[in-house]
Amino acid sequence: MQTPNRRSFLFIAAAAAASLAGCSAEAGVKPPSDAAEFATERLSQQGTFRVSYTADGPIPVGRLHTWKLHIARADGSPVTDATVAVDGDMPEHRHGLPTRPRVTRHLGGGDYLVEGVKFQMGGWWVMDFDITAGGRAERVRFNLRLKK
Ligand SMILES: [Cu+2]
Repeated sequence: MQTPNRRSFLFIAAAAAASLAGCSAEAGVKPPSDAAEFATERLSQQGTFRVSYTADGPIPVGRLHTWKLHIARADGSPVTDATVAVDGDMPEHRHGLPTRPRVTRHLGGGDYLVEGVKFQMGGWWVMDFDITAGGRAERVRFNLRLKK
């Protein structure tokens, strides 16, 4: 059994190692090996929403940009009245986004403007969209691999 002192020592040691490395990898967390996990169109957890995203060209590193999210039901009909929460992080590095992107506009036809997206480094990122519409609340997760 670990004493609190030993646990806090380990925590401090890990934090020191992480800051030395700048952004250290967490053991055991690996990006998905299945290329389909990196698709730009995915179903939400329970399969209710079919969601895709586009950006203006290749997704940049270190620059604010916008995404356009398209939300449909599984049959392809657009969802025009969704509430969307956005979050993202680098699971290997245990840090999140440097900004708080959010949906700022409903563009109609199931399209939503996401402003304030910025990735501060290359590597494996996940973007989670929590979508609420028609009495359903489900998350869709996109995996991205950005060039450094
Ligand atoms: Cu990182």
